[in-house]
Amino acid sequence: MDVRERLQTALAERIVILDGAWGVLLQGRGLEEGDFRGERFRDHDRDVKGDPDLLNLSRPDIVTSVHDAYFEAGADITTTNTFTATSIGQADYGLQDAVRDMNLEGARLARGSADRHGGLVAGSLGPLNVTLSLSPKVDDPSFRTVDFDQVYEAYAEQIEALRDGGVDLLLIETIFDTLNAKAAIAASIDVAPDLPRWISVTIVDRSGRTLSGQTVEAFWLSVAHADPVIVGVNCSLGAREMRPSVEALARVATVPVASYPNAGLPNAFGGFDETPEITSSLLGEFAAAGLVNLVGGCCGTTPDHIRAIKAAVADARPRSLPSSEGFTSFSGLEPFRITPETGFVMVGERTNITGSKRFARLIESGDFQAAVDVARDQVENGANLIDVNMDTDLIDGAQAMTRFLNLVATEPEIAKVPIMVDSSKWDVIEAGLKCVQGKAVVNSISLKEGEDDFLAKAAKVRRFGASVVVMCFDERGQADTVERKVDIAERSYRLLVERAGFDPSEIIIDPNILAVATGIEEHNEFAKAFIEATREIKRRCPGVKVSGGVSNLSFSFRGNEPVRRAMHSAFLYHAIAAGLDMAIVNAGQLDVYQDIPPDLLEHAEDVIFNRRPDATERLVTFAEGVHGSAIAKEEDLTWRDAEVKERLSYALVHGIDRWIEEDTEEARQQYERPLDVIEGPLMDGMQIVGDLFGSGKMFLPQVVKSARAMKKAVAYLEPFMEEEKRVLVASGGTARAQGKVILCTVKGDVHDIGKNIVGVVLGCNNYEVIDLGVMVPADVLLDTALEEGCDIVGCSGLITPSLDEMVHVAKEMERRGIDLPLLIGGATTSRQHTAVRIAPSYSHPVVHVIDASRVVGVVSSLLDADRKITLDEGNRELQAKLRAQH
Ligand code: B12
Repeated sequence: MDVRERLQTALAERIVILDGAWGVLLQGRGLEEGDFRGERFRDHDRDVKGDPDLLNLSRPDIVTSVHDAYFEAGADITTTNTFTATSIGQADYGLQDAVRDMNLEGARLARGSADRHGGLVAGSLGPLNVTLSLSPKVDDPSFRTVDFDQVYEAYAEQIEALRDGGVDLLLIETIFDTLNAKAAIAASIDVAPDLPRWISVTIVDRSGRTLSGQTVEAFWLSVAHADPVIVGVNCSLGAREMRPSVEALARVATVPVASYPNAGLPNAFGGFDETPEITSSLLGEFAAAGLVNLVGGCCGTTPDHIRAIKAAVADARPRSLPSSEGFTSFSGLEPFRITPETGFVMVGERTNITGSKRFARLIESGDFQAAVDVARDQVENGANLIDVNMDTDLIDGAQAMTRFLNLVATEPEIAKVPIMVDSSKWDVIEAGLKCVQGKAVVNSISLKEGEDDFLAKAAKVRRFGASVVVMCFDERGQADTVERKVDIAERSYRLLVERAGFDPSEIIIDPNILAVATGIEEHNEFAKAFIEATREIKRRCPGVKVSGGVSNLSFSFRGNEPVRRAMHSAFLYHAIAAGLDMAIVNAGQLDVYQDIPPDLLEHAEDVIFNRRPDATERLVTFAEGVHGSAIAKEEDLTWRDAEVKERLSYALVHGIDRWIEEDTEEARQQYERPLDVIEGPLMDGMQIVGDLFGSGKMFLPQVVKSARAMKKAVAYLEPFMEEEKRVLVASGGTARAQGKVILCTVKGDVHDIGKNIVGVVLGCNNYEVIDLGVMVPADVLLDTALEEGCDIVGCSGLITPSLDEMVHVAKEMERRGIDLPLLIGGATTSRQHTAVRIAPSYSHPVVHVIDASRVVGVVSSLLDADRKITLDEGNRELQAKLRAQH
């Protein structure tokens, strides 16, 4: 059995044990400068006391005794004493030349001890004192002390020596910057392809992120290409604080999960006081909850900790591995998964020099900061990814790509989304991949230069863990017919899946959106061919995504924006129906499909589907007239004559906030209470927005505008709701806050309009509200709820993954012995799901609330001892019934 199999078998059978800290044990020996120097470095020109890795050469006896002590305490795996043994790490001591020997000896010492005890050796690759994602210069965020290649070289040297010294696996550990880790992963793939990899991240504080800003889920997506045997969390925090990160990883990682925390948080003197009993009992809880396959200790732990940890997990079953959901996923600082509910994915094209004159001007003139603002605008307006392209003859593309992406990396509001690195030049793509810590997308590779070139590039893409766009191009040129598009797509798909090791979900096919209505007859079928090819490619290449650059389509109508917009929206609508998953678009140039004037739509669709021989001519002629009239149409105010309800819907669908206050006021006068306006016409309008968005007739940037208009309407109504409260108080109602409700939108979800309304309604009814905002992790919610002495916890969620997150919140409330009622709300939640999945996880009341108008009734009942019992009984009865029906 080889090491990988041996390890995998052990990890499936029981919880495997790693060793503990080195620092405490070495420091305990009272070593002096002379011990560190030994004979070999007696005359070295710098102090070396405190360089633990040097002891592999100068005091091998001590190093061996630490390995032995951990094996004797029950460890299955020991780590080599090489945490800082890279040329970068050893530069401070001037010991770069000794790096190979330190690793070689370190590996041999561990090997010897492991062989005597029947254990395994993990070659330790620690973090560096330099980081690829952050700038040390306040005045120059694009500056980096080292580049990717230097980090790669440093790790490659270390890995080679560890391999030669006989380690069983490589442990890339204490990762605080995923990009550094990606360099180590690339080096390990090249230098020691046969050694299994274990990747371990460190989460620096309660934010649940790495130092370079990534969430645990985003981190996993960034390193999954390493095909690790184990992935885990270590260092920085004690087990108690680390638990949310381990839970997050355990939910997503399809491989065994490890946790080796510090012995608690450091004390005032930087030492660690947590006793073996405490650390082991916390890790025992991890094991009992099915979170881990491997445990051990980091800073401050000793053989006594390891002994206690082993005993604490002895009877627990290892975590069972979830199977991959198979969703296409990318990451920036945050994960982005394309699930069936995600809808159409927008890739922002404004940061593409070839597509945006403004961006080109900014880059060419060196105004990178303003160029970064373009990226920010894209993200703010709903782009799910940003496409970055620097292809122009006037600048050095690789340099510009590097500088721009380094700047973007330091802007969390932009860096949260994944990057599509776009270039026709391979060196520019590689330069880009060396700057992104997330799981990026390469745009693009093709069979233009033949299969060998295609596979070589594919292998490089995989080495960086990126997904790939394949252009339908081969040795014969660009595919223009359905048949050629589909054939090339299928050929590329097979090569990528069967030869290059890609998962189908990592492949994006671009069947080329080519210009139509050019006057050249052969071009007439282009749009139709794309749409048909899309349908066929989805059928023949299961699991792939299809994408395209939309602006090309209407190239012949440059200068005539109304026609271009109409063509794009109509084309997208049909292409999405045929299976198009994503597109590079200028979001601002899209119209809502059903708003395209019928005559223009007919002409555009005639061209798109090549429905008549004179389609092009007719559209060209028609376009001349449209030029002015469509612009005038923007000022078409006939919708203002409709009923107020329709006007509000229209304004929300079109994201027009100009009249929203006056219309909201008019509606308010028609309804009994201000809240009725929200629950009535405004919610109806948002429902239409949701339906149009769900069916591909409306796009994310437009939904963002709708959300802004909606928020403005709600803000307008707020003072009137306040006024209701004032009247209530004046008429003898109580002025004292009646209870404290904590609200949030759960982790992973950004929708907050509904939650905010609930907050306002509760506030106006004399409840104190603590609103934690959006994307709130369970531990933050529950810690705050307890600290603030809240009476009720309320969670909002509108996307499907939020449903699981709510189950997690409920489980956490149960585990932590909390007894507060839990309210569940938001468009995707339901009475059924709450009854079947959430309520069984928590023994106290879990109440689904359909809309804000019911929340006051529910909250007031829950805060009244008698009414609470009645509500709870009724609710439990209903939920039991719903479960039985299920
Ligand atoms: C506006 C909107 C957005 C805006 C949100 C802006 C913002 N700041 O909130 C933006 C553009 C950012 C957005 C993004 C996305 N969205 Co969106 N979005 C919507 C939309 C159109 C309206 C939501 C809304 O505000 N409704 C109005 C409010 C008032 O209703 P409500 O939230 O249900 O709240 C009421 C009740 O439910 C209740 N309530 C709500 N919360 C709580 C909490 C408690 C405690 C209680 C008691 C009650 C309660 O009271 C409220 C008032 O009565 C919906 C469609 C829809 N019909 O819901 C899609 C929708 C929710 N979005 C969707 C999707 C897919 C996305 C994206 C993934 C798209 C993408 N490709 O990126 C991203 C998600 C990003 C993320 N990680 O969260 C899908 C979700 C599908 C699914 N099942 O997963 C929907 C359903 C659209 C669709 N048909 O496909 N979206």
